Amino acid sequence: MRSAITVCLVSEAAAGPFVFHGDLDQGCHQAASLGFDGVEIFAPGPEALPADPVAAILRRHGLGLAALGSGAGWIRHKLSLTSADATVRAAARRFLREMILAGGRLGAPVILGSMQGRAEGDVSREQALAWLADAVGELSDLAGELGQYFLVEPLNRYETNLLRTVDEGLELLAMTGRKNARLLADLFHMNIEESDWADSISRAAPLLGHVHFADSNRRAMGMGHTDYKRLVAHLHSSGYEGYLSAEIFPLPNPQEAGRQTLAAFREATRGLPE
Ligand code: LER
Ligand code: MN
Repeated sequence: MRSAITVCLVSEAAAGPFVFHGDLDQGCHQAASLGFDGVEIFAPGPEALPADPVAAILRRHGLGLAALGSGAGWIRHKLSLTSADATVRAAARRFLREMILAGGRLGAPVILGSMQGRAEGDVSREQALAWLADAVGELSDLAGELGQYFLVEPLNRYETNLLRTVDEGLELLAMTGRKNARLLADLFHMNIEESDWADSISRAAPLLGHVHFADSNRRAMGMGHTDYKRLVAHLHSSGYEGYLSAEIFPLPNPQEAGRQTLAAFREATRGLPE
């Protein structure tokens, strides 16, 4: 497993659960100084991810690109794959297609989180899930052509009423009938929604593509009540080999949140059996 930390370039998400904010080069400098393997970028859109300059920054700091968040499509442009308005749904797909193309050029997967939207008004849950499965199918085909997975993230009940649990995420992936969609397990959302995280991770394991590494209170691992050593050992024994990416609040400050995340990551991964 590899460690990653979030860098947010979206001013509207300045109070969001991201460690470094504002400037990619500066965020990468801090991530690399702390000793992280990679960064996850929460970008305003594909135009903010020109391949050569971004790749040069990552190279200069010796960092991998763990994933690209797409939530700005919702926060900034109010785009949702399940909007009642067909033009908004089409614009949401276009935004995600462009993000996936940007990710393909940088060798990173794209996350679908808040752009899944919610079932409300005239849009039934059944209808929303059908639209979502259709879009995830098409977008994961594109990701697959670029050698990537498309990451689908269940969120907690206060953020969506569509995909809230690992099982709802797995059902959606099954509905698409595609191979290139994977589940993102955000440990903060799971702490709210799952009955038993170990069982849920075991069920998710065959399709697990990414992990948001947050403690129960969305602070750095070790600052809440998660038994992170057991959790990381369980991820490892379930066969997960990807990133543990800190999508957390920068508390008490970004440096300390990053330092604590990496201390927990190292403590939990040290001595794991091969
Ligand atoms: C939002 O709560 C979240 O977890 C993000 O990763 C989704 O955009
Ligand atoms: Mn998340």
